[in-house]
Amino acid sequence: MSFTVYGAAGSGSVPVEAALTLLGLDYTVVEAPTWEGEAERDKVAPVNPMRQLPVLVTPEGEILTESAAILIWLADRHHPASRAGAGLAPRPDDARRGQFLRWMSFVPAAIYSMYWVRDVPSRLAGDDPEDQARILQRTEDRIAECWGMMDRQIAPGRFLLGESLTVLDLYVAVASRWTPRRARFYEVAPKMAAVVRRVDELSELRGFWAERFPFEAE
Ligand SMILES: N[C@@H](CCC(=O)N[C@@H](CS)C(=O)NCC(=O)O)C(=O)O
Repeated sequence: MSFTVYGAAGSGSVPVEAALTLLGLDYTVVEAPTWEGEAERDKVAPVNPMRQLPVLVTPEGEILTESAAILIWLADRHHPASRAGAGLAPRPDDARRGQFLRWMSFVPAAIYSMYWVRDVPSRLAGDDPEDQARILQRTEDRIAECWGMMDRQIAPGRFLLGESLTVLDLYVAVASRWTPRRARFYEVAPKMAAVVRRVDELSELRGFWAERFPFEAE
């Protein structure tokens, strides 16, 4: 019995797949790049009426949606064999738990949500190409501004919450590759820049990144 991930290379399913990989859990991916159109979105509809990735179907058949919830749920329930027993999330009684939940909520609320508009700008802008271009520019700037705000309020160690890797690192490493892409992210978020580069280089994930989110020009 294994997990099923509805996902796509380069998408918000990639941190979920990375967590499953680090946790040593078996999973298969139903590939559905939803931003490509209705047929791909329809593939996801049976498990998520929002027709969005990622979706995790557990071995027991439970369906989870919402990237942050999936990541927290996985990290709370499973420990990786390979990381000397350290889990991928601070436990509820850990002093870092509050900041962990804060930033795990901030990323989807402030940043990831912008891509619903960016992927199909006519959803808010209508058919006018100038309105669409304005929405694309403003959402890009807003995402950069949010990364900057987050960067100014955290004090990373080797990873975002200190010395151990958490699912927040996987989440930010992936989302920071999306528009406005890493070059601007490195400018607006210099402290997090060092961390995401470290996450890119994790030996346990080298093959995984190459397959699921190969780096293009930054
Ligand atoms: N709140 C959701 C957002 C998921 C999301 O926007 N997924 C994108 C792919 S990365 C998607 O499937 N978009 C298709 C659409 O919104 O129509 C989450 O955090 O999982």
